[in-house]
Amino acid sequence: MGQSPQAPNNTYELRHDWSLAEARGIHDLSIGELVDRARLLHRRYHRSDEVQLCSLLSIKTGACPEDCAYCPQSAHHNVGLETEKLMNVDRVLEAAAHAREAGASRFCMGAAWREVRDGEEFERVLDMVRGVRDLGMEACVTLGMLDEDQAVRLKEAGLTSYNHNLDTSREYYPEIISTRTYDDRLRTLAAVRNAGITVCSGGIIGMGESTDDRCSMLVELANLETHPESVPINTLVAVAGTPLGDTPPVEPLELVRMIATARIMMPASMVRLSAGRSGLSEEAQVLCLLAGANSIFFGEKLLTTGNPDTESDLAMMEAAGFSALQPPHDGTSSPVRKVS
Ligand code: SAM
Ligand code: DTB
Ligand code: SF4
Repeated sequence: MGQSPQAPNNTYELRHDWSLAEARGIHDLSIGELVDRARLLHRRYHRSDEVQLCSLLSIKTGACPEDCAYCPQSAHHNVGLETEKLMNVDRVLEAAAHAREAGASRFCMGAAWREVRDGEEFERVLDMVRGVRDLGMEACVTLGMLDEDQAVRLKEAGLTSYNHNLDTSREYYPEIISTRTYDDRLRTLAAVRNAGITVCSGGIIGMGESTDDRCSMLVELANLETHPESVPINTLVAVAGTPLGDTPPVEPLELVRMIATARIMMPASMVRLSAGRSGLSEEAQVLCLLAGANSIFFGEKLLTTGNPDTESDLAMMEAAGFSALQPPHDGTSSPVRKVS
């Protein structure tokens, strides 16, 4: 069907009333039409030649009590991963400084926790956040579930963004995770939002879900009262020993469709081409960046799995005419919206 993203008064207001049928109609457009529409909105809200480079660090690795079927860090799966307790602050800040030197403007720290617990370890994470902000970078953490008080403390420490993915549709979610619910996930996102931290929430494709599941996840995100400022689109990194270890890879054009649909439904958000780039050709990655993605994870490692090396990423960006987005100086999470 292909409904236009334009609001009835011909402006490009952000919408929060998407139906699954509309999302699916956009998703299933011809690739040319889909990319054209995504690009129009991309250019309207962002500098389409800029890509934000984000570096990831696993600050606490493995032995996670949750049973997420995709995740090598779950204690329920046997992947032979070396576990690591929460890192000390100095080591984390060293890695952040190194990432900044290499060109990253956002530093994301991930802990394999079910939830945040008050105490010395949380205090340490707060110190990490303060340290990353002092380096002039955006700071993002992903620590599992948290409550309102913990969100406020992270905000006070200067946290830019909290990553907590919906991962998939409400309907498919129980196929992937049994140890927490979709509503638990949404409650954490609300705590983050209420504390004034920007929200980073997206998901994974390639876990055996249907196209409707993918679109339904985008509807959940786009119909939140405020769109997540950051929407990571991951493709499954199939890790042997996880229940999804033998899942076949997604077709690159399916990823392009997902990114373009996210861009159209949440035009002002950063759409991040996240995990799974190692399995993509550079041409497919450039197509994702043309179809509305404006950020990549930068650095040889994601949390526990590999990512393209920094030299080849910089060469790819240069060849395609993209430059790295510089960190904003006012502490906000996203580049100033450019409407032209
Ligand atoms: N434990 C916290 C949580 O679940 O929110 C934070 C860390 S968790 C590793 C962050 C996100 O990484 C997950 O929500 C999932 O979307 C993504 N992820 C984990 N394993 C992945 C994989 N094998 N392939 C793609 N994305 C993955
Ligand atoms: C997100 O959406 N993707 C990142 C980040 N948020 C934390 C994590 C990807 C993890 C890929 C598997 C791994 O390296 O362990
Ligand atoms: Fe734990 Fe997060 Fe991995 Fe789930 S995705 S097993 S919560 S680290």
